[in-house]
Amino acid sequence: MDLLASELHGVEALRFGEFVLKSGLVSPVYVDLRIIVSHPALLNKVAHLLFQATKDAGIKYDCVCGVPYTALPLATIICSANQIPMLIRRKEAKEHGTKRIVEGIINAGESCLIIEDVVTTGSSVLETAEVLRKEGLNVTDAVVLLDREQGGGAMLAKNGIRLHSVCTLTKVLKILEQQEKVASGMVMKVERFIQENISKPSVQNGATAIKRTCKEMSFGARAKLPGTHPLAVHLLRLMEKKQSNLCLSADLTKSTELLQLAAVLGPSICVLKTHVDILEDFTLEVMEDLRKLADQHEFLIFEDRKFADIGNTVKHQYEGGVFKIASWSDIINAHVVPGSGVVKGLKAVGKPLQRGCLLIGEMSSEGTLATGDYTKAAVKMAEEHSDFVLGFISGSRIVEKPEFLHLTPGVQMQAGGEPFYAGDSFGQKYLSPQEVIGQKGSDIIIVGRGILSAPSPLEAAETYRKAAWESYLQRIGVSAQV
Ligand code: 5BU
Repeated sequence: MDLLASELHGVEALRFGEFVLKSGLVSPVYVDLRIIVSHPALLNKVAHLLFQATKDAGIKYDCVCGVPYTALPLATIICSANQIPMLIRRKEAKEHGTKRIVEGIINAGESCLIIEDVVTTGSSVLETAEVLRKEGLNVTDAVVLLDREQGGGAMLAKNGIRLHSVCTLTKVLKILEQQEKVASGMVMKVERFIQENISKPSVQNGATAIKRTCKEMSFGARAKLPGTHPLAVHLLRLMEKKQSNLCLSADLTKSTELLQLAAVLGPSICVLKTHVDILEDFTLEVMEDLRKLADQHEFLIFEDRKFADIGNTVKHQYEGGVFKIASWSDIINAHVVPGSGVVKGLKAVGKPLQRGCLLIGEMSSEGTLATGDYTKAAVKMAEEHSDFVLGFISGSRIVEKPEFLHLTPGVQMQAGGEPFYAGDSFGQKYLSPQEVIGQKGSDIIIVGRGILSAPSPLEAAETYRKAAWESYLQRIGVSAQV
C-alpha cells in the first residue's frame, strides 16, 4: 500500500492544492486516475489489487463491468488476465445500428461485478448498476481502488450494493504524510474537507438522490470561473452587489404599467422577464425606455420568447420583425425540441451582440414533456454551445456545473411567507423560494403573479428577494442577514 500511495502521488493521480470540482466545491485534494493508462506497470498493479480485493471479500460473480471511462482499462485487464467475461456500458446509446447501451453477451439473472477507480458520492457506480439491472443482471458488489469516504458506501448500501475498497483517501493521506510527501497542515485540511463534505443519502420520489450537505460556491466565485459566459459573469456580479436572485416576470399588457413597475421594482431584481407579444401597445421606444431603466437600476432584460423553430426561422424571429428582440433583450430562451439548429440560428444573431440564451430543460406546468432524456439532451446542447448558452430554465439544478445558471419559474408564497402549494387553473404549479433555491439547487426564482397581484408589488418583491437570497446564503453556508 505504501508503494501504491507513493506511485499514485508520483504520477500526479493525487494532487494537493485548490481545485474546483464538478459540483462547484473547492477541494484541497484532486484525485484523477485517468493518468495511469500512461503508466502500464502501475495500471497492471492497480488492476491486480482490485482483483485481489474481490477475492479477499469472497465475492461471487459471472461477469465484470467497469464504470466508464477510467475503469474500462482496469476491467479489461482483470477480465483478460483471469478469463472472466466482460461487459461494456456505453455512456450514450448508439444513434445508429443496434442502439445497445451495454455491449457484450448479457445473460439475465447472472451477477455482474462493478469496477470503479474512485468513489465519492457513489452516484457513478449507482448509475452503471441501474443500467445493468435494467438489462436483467444482478448487481450486489462494487470494487473501487480509492474510497474518498464522502458517503458513497452508505448510499450504495441503501441501494443494495456492497462497496469494497482497496484503500481509503485517509489511509493514503497518512502514508504520504509518513513519507513526508504531504505536509501535516495539508493532511488536516483534507481530513476536514472530507468530514465537512459527506453526502447523506435521502429518498425522493422513490429514487435515491444525493442530498446536498456540502458548502457550495458563491455567485461571486462562480463569476470568476474561466468557463462562465461573459453575460452570466455580469449577472452573477450584479446579483452579489444587489443581493438579489429574483427575476420579475412582468406579464403586463400595457407599456405604461410595464415601465412603471420596472422603475419601482428595478432596485430589487436582477432580471426582468418580458412577454413582449402580450403588450397591446408595443413600440420600440417602450423597449428603449425599458433598456434605460435596466441600465439605471442594473438588471438584465430577458424576453421569454421560447424560440422553437428551425435555425433559419428563429434567426429572423430574433433579429427582425416588429419586435427586434435582439436589439433590446440581454437574454432569450429556446426549446430544444428542434435540435441544435435552433441554438445555432440564435447564436448567429446574438453572439456578436454579447447576448445569451437559456435552454428550457424543464417546465413548471402540469404534465410537461420536458423530463428525463429530453432534459439531458438540453444539458448536452448547452454544453456544446456554452459560448452562447449561459444556463437553463428548469425546476431544479439539472447539471452540476457552476458555470451554468438555473432560473426557475412557478414560484409563489402565501401572504406571510407561507409556502403556496396550489397552482392556477391552467396547470401552473408553484413551489416556494426556499424549496427552489435551498432544496432544488436553482439559482434565480422567477415570480410573476405572486408579485403582480399583491396589494403592494414592491413589498411583495422585497419579500421574495429576501426569501430567495436567504436560501442562497444558507446553501453556501453563510448565516443570513439580509
Ligand atoms: P407566474 O405568474 O409566476 O405563474 O408566471 C410565471 C412566468 O414564467 C410566466 O411568464 C410564464 O410564461 C413563465 N414560465 C413558466 O411559468 N413556466 C415555465 O416552465 C416557463 C416559463 Br419555460
